Amino acid sequence: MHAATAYAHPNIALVKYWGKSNDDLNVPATPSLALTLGDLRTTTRIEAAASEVVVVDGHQVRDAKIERWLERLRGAFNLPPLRIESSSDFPANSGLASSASGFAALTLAISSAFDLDLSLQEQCEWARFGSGSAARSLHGGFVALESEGDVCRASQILDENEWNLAIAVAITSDSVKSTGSTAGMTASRETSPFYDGWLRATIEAFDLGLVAVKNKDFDALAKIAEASCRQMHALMLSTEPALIYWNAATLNCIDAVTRMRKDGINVFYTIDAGSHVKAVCEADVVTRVSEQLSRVDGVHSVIGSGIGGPAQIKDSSSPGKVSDD
Ligand code: 2P0
Repeated sequence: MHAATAYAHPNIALVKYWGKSNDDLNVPATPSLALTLGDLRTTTRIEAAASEVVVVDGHQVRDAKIERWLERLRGAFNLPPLRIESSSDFPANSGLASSASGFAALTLAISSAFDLDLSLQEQCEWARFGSGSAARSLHGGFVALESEGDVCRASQILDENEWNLAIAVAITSDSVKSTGSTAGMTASRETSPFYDGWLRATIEAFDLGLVAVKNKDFDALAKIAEASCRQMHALMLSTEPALIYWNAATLNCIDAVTRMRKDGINVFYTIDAGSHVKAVCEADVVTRVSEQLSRVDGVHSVIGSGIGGPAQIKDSSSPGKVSDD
């Protein structure tokens, strides 16, 4: 065993995942399609310890999701107690996919620290047990996640250099989301009258989204992604009790992005389980899109990002250097 540090980027879904077919194995009920946010990252360091300690963003925590995940991992591998230190350079638990980058970095760091010799596909499966969207953060660029029975496969559709898009993230709140994704998904499946329609629409949208990404067809992807976002939030609104993640600034940003597109700027919006708005655009207009979003009523700040690469091991022998493998 040796100490190991890994980092991973969060990802945002263009065709969304909301609902599981198997809660215990954390299997998504539908395929999803995402892109990786290269300028945001979670970094996680692993070392053996006398007793288990988990530190997230400088605070020692007891996290039931991480504990359950470690218990499952210990069913397959003989691991000592661990000290896990994880930090993100963006707000956690607010719909910016910190659990995706978190479990991706954690899986990679443990795999490296204990020489578990996991293939990328096996890493994706372990990350997915922690958080469905985490399987997508081990790859870079545009990533699909599909399941067959209880087994999932994450695959890269385009790498981070193949389509020069960028993302402006409008931060519209500084509070933590009211209902976590796992509980919210279960509630939607159990209470929304629209759940079956959502599954059907998402399976269709995934096939169309794959074609749009492969063809780098911005207009087609804009329509598919905005529709998937609105359909997911319609499902959330129809859940009992209602899952309302948007605030007034979220709606103001949707309006601003819609007006920009009418004015000929290639940009579309997507929103996850939180109030922040991600505006996906062609890279050469990201400064303009960010400036316009920063002037929208209720927007606190805007974070710009390019498309990111895969999760990586940080070479501990020279801090800051990233190994090539
Ligand atoms: C997504 N989200 O596709 C969707 C859109 C949020 C909204 O995947 O229960 O943290 O741990 O598998 O991966 C967030 O859910 O949920 C998510 P679990 P996860 O990105």
